[in-house]
Amino acid sequence: MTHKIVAYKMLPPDVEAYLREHAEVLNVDPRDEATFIEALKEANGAIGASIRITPAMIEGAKNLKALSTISVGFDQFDVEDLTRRGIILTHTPDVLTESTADTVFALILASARRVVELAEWVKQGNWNASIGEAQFGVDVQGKTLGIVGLGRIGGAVARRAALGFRMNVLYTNRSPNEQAEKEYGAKRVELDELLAQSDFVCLQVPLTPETHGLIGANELKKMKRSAILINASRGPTVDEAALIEALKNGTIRGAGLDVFEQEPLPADSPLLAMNNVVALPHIGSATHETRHAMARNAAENLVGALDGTLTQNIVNREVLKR
Ligand code: 8YV
Repeated sequence: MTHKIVAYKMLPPDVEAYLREHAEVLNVDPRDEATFIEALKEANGAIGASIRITPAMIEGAKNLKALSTISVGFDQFDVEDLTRRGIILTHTPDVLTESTADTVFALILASARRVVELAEWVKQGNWNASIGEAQFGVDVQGKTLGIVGLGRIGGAVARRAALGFRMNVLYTNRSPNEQAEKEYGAKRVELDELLAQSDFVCLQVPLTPETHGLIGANELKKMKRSAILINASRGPTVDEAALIEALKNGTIRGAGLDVFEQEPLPADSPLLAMNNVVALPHIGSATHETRHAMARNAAENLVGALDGTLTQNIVNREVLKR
């Protein structure tokens, strides 16, 4: 029997063609929630990203066997509920690691050297004489980078920092990362020590109940006044109101942010009025090459999950044991 798949995000033409070789594909705009829920009722699988899929939305989806998210993060799903229902959830780690680490480094450099602020300053016609201290930034090379969560992306950030910029790398993680310790000299410490020692604090954790609000007013106070916070993980890992206060009061020097509590970031967010903030529109993995690789990876994951041949990229392996 041919599989029925709902695609709730635009896919590159070759990826869509690949799916059509293996399944009947129905393209649905998930903003039309009623149509999306109806389509899921008939589907064996679904592929897409960027919207929350709640238990209520799949309540009537009795034939649904697999969901494939075109992302590494899976905080848009209730994984326990999917496992109870016997639905496999797949994601796309690995293919986006390097471009996301590049985004993190872009934020580090842009924040430290005030790249965005000063480029704007030039465009506004302010460069009328040699620049002076008012335009100076701070060094990146040789400084201490604290990585909160040293998984795949954190590891790729650590490599850039240690080998490219000769930075000292501190990290927190549930378990030691031996490769990062050996190859990049990374040192595992408690969060409090990381916050106190680091010139750049970089969040690389997934969003879970444990990491929600991980960095709040207390943690920001523990950072150096000269430190910069970098977040390209998920907005809610940081208490945004507390961050805004800390940036206003000079509790920390600045922030480089690719993610926010609410996305798109509301136009009236105080963050947008601050010179010491670099705000990006969640571009972590957003290159042509990487987004294509993610879509391809997600399509292969879905077909493999429906055929029963998939062995990797499965979030809830427990389903397979049932
Ligand atoms: C995008 C991401 O949000 O992979 C992730 O977890 O945050 C991003 O790559 C998006 O889901 C890509 O479609």
